[in-house]
Amino acid sequence: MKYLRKIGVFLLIGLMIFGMTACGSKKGNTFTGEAKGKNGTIKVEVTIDNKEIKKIKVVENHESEFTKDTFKKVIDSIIEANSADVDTVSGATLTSSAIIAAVKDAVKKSGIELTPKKSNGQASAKAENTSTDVVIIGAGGAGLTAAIQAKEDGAKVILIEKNAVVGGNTNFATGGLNAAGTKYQKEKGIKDSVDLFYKDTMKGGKNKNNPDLVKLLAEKSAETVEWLTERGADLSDVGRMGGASVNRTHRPTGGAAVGAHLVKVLDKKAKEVGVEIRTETKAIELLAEGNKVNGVKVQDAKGNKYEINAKAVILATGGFGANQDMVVSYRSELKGFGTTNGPGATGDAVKLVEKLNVELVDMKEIQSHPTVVPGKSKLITEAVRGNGAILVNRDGKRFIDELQTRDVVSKAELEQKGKTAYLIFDQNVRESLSAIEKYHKLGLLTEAKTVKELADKIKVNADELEKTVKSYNGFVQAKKDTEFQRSNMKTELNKAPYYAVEVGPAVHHTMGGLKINTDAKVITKDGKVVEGLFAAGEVTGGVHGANRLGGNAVADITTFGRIAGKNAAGLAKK
Ligand code: MEZ
Repeated sequence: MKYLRKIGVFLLIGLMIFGMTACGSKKGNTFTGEAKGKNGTIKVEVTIDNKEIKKIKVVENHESEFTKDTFKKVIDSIIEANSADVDTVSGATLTSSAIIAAVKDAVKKSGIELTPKKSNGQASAKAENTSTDVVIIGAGGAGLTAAIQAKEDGAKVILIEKNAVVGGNTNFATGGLNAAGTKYQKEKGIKDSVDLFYKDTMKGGKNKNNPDLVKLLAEKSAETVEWLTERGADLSDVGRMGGASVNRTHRPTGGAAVGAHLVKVLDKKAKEVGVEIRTETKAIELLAEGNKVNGVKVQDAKGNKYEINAKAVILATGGFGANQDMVVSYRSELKGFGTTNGPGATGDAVKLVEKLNVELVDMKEIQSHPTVVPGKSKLITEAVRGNGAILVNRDGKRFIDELQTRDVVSKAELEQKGKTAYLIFDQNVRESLSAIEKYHKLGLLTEAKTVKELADKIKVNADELEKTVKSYNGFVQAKKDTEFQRSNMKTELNKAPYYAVEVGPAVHHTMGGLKINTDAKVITKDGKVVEGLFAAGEVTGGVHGANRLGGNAVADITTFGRIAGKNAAGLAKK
């Protein structure tokens, strides 16, 4: 009897193993498929019943948090069409192509032939002329902030976004938000002031900045941190970026990336307060009578064009860092440079305001970020240097104060052999900044038990690198860098393992853009206000002058986003 039961168990296990092997990636009527996404494998389980896709479950993915909506959109449209021959999602092409490919893989493995459903061919229900108080173009950090502020101030708001997902470039912001005189600085004993923030920003921008805009940014920055915190943001950790005299870069607990966090918080809040968000809706023309803007003509994903008439329009379309042609037209030496920007940063506003005689300022001022992984366009946040990392060249030697402004560090890198450098840090730095975990997961870091082993792995002179780390640790102990006068050295690099990542400059921020005044109103070439038109964020010029300081973009978009939202709502109420 005992024997029989044992044989039965073996038979059952055998059958299960046979079943698993024979079916490969099949579980009942569910089939597994995979494809390579932006950050690694995307694996899906597709349930097919009666030749119809019933369910698609994503069982593995390494994509950024902000692509969550992309997954839903693609899966919904595949199920609706009963076919994986659907369009990719604008603004998330790589991720959506990979989801589509993974579903195709699963369907192929199933051997089932699906019968695609016919589209009902109807135009979107919203593709008709409409009107509102305030229409905002661009749902990145500036647009979302402006929309919430305008709605909270009593305006009816439509926020349009050309991509399928909101967040724009803010999704990629990592380092943090600069603000002076916040409660978080006070709690940590950091002495800062509006004046010091103003001076650092003007100096960083080579005094090319518009002083009134910078003054306002500095004055309102602590209030912006409060405003965001009240709406659910965590900005309690404070670190340092290049060009800052004190720690004033606010970011989530543990040093997590600021941008994805803020987009999540702002998107949720915008929906909660009743902002109407229309994604895959591109502005194609500003509607105006003479010098007065009164709406926008848009085009939806299906190609339908319609008008949104409004009492005020806010441009929050971002910069042009992802538009190589435009970048090169202003700065030919940047031809071939990579970019840290999302694909949506194409400078659309410049065309939109063409007929309004708007003044463009500082268009040639284009910033390269010095720590971007060559060929991969992956930004390694400046906060890694702020938390203690050093930069070395191929001889294993430091060559610059790592916390100099971005223009200075980028230029110094280009003067080194191979025109790149290595960011070197230890386990202390890794543990101090949770943003580093993402780089580790993406396989960007070279890791070693000793400095010598690290040098061998990255093929830099080991004796020199050991000497460099030893002398840098001496500077940390002495609180004085006699070689490059680095003023902020957070930690000795002495806790294994040690890490390295090759970095070089890539286009990061376009400082130039539409001229605005301190009310975020757009200004013409002859110094007049364009009635009904506001702008906020990277679409504008003047706040950052010739060079933006790290942490000042997120401060800019949220502070001027609030100002634009408030003033647009005020105008709409008149
Ligand atoms: O403001 C920025 O651009 C920033 C802080 C970028 C970064 O290095 O994380």
